[in-house]
Amino acid sequence: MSRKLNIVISLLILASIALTACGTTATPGTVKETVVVVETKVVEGETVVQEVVITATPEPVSETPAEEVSLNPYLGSNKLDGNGIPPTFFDDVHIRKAFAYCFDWTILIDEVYQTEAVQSKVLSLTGMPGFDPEAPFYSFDLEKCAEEFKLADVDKDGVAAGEDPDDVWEMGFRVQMLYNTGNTTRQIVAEILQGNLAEVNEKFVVEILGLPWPSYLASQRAHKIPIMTAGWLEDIHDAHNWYQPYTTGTYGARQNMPADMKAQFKTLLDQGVALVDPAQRHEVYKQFNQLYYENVPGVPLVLATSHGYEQKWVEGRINNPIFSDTYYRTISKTAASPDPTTFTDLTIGDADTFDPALAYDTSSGNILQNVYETLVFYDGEATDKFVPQLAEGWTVSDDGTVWTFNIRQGVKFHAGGDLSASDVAYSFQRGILQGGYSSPQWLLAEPFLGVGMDDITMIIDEGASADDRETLLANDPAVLKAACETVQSKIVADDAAGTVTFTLAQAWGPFLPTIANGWGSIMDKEWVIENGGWDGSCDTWQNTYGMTSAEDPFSQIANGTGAFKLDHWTQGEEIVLVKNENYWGEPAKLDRVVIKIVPEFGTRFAMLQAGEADTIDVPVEMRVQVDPMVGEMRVYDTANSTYGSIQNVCEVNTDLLGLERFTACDTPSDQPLRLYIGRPGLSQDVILFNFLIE
Ligand SMILES: [Ca+2]
Ligand SMILES: [Ca+2]
Repeated sequence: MSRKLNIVISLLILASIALTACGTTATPGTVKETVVVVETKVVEGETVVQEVVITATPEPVSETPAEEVSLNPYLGSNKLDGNGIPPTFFDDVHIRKAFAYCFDWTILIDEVYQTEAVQSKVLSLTGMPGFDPEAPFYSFDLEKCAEEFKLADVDKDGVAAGEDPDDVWEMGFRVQMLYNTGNTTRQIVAEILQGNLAEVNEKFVVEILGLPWPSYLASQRAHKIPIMTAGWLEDIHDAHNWYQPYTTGTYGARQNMPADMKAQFKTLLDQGVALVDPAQRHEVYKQFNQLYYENVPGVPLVLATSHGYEQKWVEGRINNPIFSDTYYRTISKTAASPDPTTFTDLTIGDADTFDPALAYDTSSGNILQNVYETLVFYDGEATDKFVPQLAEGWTVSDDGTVWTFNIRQGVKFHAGGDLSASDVAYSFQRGILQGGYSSPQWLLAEPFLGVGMDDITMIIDEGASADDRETLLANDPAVLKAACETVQSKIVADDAAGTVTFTLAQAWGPFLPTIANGWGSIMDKEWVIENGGWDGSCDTWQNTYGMTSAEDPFSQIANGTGAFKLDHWTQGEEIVLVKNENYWGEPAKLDRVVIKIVPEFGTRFAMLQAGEADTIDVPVEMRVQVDPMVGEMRVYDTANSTYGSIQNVCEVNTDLLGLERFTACDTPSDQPLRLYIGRPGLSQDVILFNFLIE
């Protein structure tokens, strides 16, 4: 299972952007809203110093010192003696239900999100297959919380705790809930449970402990955290991208989900992802959600809504939350701006790498989607509609397994090379072969290699060499070559016909969304080879497997076909893009885009006030400072799935929260900003229980 953890790291980095770092919450994408802070990136293989603060007092030294060493500090005595919990505490479904009923969503929504969020009832987002507004969900109910504790049988003697003097209701418990320091969301989630559990029974004690990120991560990797809050920012807008990680994928491993429960989820996941018809998928995923509700491996928390700003002189921005930040091609600025041809975006998080096969954070993704291009791209604001980009069109076989794309002719890369079908095939082959769990390649590996085959090493040694190039190189060269040939056989270019044919392992409902993001970017094969990349041969691919951003020759250079070219990247300071004058499609309106890394909010705010920034990151708690500058707003209309037309705002009352803060009127305002408010985001947090705490 440990090989899965690297996915977790990358996803956490992604998720932290949207969810929780620095105590902010953000809806990713589009309207610049809050934070982009990449929490300390811990690369697999580095030593992580664990600084666990042991506040529990272990039992007196026994005859068997080995047992004492294995005590988990977060479980107190590690026993059901009123001073701890046994490692199997959460394998009792009534305990999990009790915790769910003891959670109060309203406090979280009010305190962390300042009312701009709604309770999530299932793992997926609203409107996705499996989302059923009539389905049962947990809500705050202290009586039911007590009832469930009394039904539990933590000492497993067959007598429910309500009737059992040495079970949890009479004995009580003590457990620690952890958060990574600065993560206000996780801290408040723990405080809510702490207060409500104590109210249900004064013998129920939750201690809250903040740990530095590396220590928190180490404890999580070691499966030691009894109960955790884990976030997800979707990679693609598809139900599979939600249901899979929380059960069989990333988090299922972390919470030691029992094999039989995991198998039930997996059966439904495998059925669901192979279906192309949304109605059929809906039925399968409804069963999935019912199973999740009954077993309560986790409790979905809330969905935040957007609250982002831009200067009123900005025009033409496409507000699609699946975008990695902003798509600049359509943006222009009116003459009211002091600099109408340069767009300045102030952010917090620097990029990691410009290699499309490796980049897996939104700051890097932001550059990729403007510099590189994919076969298909999003249609305007919709997260689930696609239009041709570097493909001119495509066909799919009746059984859904063979996709043929016609590659656009006459397209040039920034460095001058011509786009060919071979470039397309090479780019996908290179990505899958480069693999590694720090990368997004698991998204591409599964459709081609099969469900669960989420890294190229899975078809070589069942993943034994995952993220470990040395171990990979020790495999039989014939086996390595065969794996590469398998990939090449599934992705075939015909340069004369101008087509690329993909043969999938099975039908894959979300295939178009899977290739529409940064990891589906097309590179110029000849340029990659000239710059020290894989030469395209099945004898050499293993030398670039599991690339890290530090060693990757394509981390700091870029050569795409997009409407912008990379001008320069000064790490930690700025990334500058310039207009591609030879763009094949409708060219960019801006000459230049400057993305500046400005960690300090006061500096970002001052530049916004001075008109030197077109958009900035604003943490939730700082909205109160920025809102008075709002002169017009666009309110999201959920019925039509789009932002409404521009309304003037003539009064902002910061004593109120959410939309109520703004009064619409007919008179234009002198205030400089436009507010986008109310669009549901693409991320959420879930409370997860650890079934067998290690
Ligand atoms: Ca009992
Ligand atoms: Ca080429």
